[in-house]
Amino acid sequence: MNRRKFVKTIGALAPAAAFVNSTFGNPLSKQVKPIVISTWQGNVKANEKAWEQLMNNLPALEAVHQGVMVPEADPDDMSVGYGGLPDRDGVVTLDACIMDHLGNIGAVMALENIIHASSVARGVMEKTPHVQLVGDGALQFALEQGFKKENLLTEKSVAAWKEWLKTSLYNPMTTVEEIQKSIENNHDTIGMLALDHQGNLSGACSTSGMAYKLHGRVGDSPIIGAGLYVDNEIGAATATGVGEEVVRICGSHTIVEAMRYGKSPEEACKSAVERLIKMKGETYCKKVQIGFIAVDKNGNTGCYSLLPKFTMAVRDQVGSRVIQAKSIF
Ligand code: SD4
Repeated sequence: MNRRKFVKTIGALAPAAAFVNSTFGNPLSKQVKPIVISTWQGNVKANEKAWEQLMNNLPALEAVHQGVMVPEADPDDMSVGYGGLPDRDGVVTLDACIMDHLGNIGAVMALENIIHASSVARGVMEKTPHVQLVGDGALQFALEQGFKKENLLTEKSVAAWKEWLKTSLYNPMTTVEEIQKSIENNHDTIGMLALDHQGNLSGACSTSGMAYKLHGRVGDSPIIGAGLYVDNEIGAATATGVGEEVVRICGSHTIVEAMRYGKSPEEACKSAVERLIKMKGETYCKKVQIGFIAVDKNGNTGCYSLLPKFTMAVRDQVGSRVIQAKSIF
């Protein structure tokens, strides 16, 4: 997709969202709050929902939860919740987690038949002594909490799966082409971070994971420290891309720690991406995509990815905009 088409696509999705290139570091470190950011330009709508909560003076936790529920319920979003692409056996399995400013956490992994995995994750956080539930146990808990069992497959996702079955090529790598395709669809995993009026941070992450994965595969998105991390003293980070690679470097925690030791959000995201290159080498890293977004305690934001075309959606007092992330390659 050329740049003009890319910008046009963004415009069509979110007329109010401007498109800007990322600038390195935060030369003008200032207090920006409230603010909400999320992975990928398709999540501008989710940001708006989160923003509404912040404007109603609700806490960041409520904002990120309501925000990620938007793509979870959207049948056209083929990477999250209802309509998400299934695993190789044709089963939609969802991963989600949530973390608040007090270090409370909750996650569900490989959850089936429930649209709002993030709500179940929040339930795990608020109503159980545990932090993670998987598979059947997660579903059992959801049903006990009154969630309704639903078919998460749509005509579109079944058609895509059937098309894939013709070759059944299982390639867990997110290639540049796949990323390109998902950008054209304007959707992908949502990782969302918010800083509220009180200056508190929270985050949530929700996905149907890699399309056509092995049944039972869990990525980074529901793993606290990998797909999401919040430290209310420092900042927060969240991830997208090939979960296996994000887990390998404990991506989001790595970024928060880098901010703790003085890096700006963008520098911190870049340092996590560089860590993967150091570990696995350039040849390997040119075949996988990982992208991070981060916000610090003052509301400064940043993003960085391995391969091009990663974007971050931002909503603050200034308005809604999409940032084109810098990438290593
Ligand atoms: C996963 N990180 O399950 C997710 C997938 C993703 O953009 O982010 N796709 O590995």
